[in-house]
Amino acid sequence: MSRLVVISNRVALPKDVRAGGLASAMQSALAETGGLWFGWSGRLVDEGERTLQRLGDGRVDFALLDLTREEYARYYLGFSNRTLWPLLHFRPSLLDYSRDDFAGYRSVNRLFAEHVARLLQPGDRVWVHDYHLIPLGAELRALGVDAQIGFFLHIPLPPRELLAILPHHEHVFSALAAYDLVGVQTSADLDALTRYFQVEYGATIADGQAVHLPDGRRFRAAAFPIGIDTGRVARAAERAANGAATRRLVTSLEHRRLAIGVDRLDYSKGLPQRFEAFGRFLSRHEEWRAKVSLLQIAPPSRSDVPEYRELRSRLERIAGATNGRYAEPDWVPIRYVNRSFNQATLAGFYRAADVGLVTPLRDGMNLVAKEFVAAQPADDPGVLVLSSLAGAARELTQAVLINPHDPDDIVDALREALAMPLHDRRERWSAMMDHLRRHDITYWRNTFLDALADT
Ligand code: ADQ
Repeated sequence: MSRLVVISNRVALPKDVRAGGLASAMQSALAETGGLWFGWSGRLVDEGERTLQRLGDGRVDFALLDLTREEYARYYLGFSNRTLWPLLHFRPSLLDYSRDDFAGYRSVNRLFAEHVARLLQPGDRVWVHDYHLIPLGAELRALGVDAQIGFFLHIPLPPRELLAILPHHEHVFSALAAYDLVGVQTSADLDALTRYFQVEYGATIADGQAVHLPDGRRFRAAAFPIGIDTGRVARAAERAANGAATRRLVTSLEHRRLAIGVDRLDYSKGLPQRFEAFGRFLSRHEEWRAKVSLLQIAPPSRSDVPEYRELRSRLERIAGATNGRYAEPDWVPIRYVNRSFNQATLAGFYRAADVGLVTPLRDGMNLVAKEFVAAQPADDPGVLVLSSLAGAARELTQAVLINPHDPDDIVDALREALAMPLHDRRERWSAMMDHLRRHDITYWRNTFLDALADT
């Protein structure tokens, strides 16, 4: 089988404790076929001190490239996370564009391409990941690379009218035509993609998937909803149920009920709305005061971006105000924890919770929703409350679906979830779990790579 070359902004090394579903899927794909994972080393260096670090165990190689501070500021903090991230999450008012950032984004993509091109061997298949690296395929083609190259976008793709807000958007999104296969999370993202190419370039679409441009370029586009390692999460949750961390959590609840949220601290995740709704729930349903807590785990991310720092202070204010208003000497409504936990510990926490609150304003998929379901015990499963604006809502239709912009919707859903009879909970959970077992992370990776091989 031909070698697989994976390229993403960051790589997950085998001993990386942050490694989630995607990391393990990539590691096992690379281990099966032999492979190379290329990405930023996470190190910032001065110009002239850049190194390409090579690590590996013979079967899987890692190539880690340093960036300069200037490149990090323009490519990563600037264009990737202050321009593309808000725009692709339907938040154009947060978009901050600068030509210098765009130039930095393009030059880091060119830099990646130059290093990757030197490492490629005949017959390699290349899989590029996410919005940081949209132009990478076109840069590789410009260097004469004719390998099969696939691209997967992990975050949403909004309609053409929003994409067209981006200055010089054609230089960014037309680069997708350089790939053999472009994968997105949902059919809505796929519709947005094909419509963009139709309207902007007069492309024709065959079979809903084959995009033909008038200049002769063609590529295939399809939806590949990402899954989780369902069996592994379920086993980890079962084991963790008797572990020290879960037992401490359960003991501290003193038989009270628990709702849980687990998210990177990001404005796309709807955290202020969730906190506000929890406060409104306690205000409206006095009978639940001192009977249920919200455990929100939210490790800070992208703290160098001002919008993320502002979000953090806002959440501290809301949590403080809600706790000040409703707390009792022996009970706190919102337990707000700003740190990471390993996947096994999280699985135990999910299992201990009665309700999973997943309320993003927009999300490509949302793996937490899937992990929460996979971690539940079959005989007494908790209830997932899920934003209809997350990609996961298209698959997990038995969740209690809400619109995160309507706090009353979250209030009603919480009440429904906390009161849901066992029979209903089991029925909903079985249907979702069945889906997650069949469409796990291995299924996702194989369907993408099979489709790439067919292009
Ligand atoms: P994210 O925006 O990071 O991913 P999500 O899909 O929820 O969002 O994945 C987060 C992952 O990090 C989960 O596996 C979760 O368990 C883990 N995690 C979150 N908080 C944690 C904590 N405190 N400690 C440890 N682990 C934590 C992007 C897109 C999503 C898409 C994924 C995959 O934004 O829409 O689902 O990629 O394609």
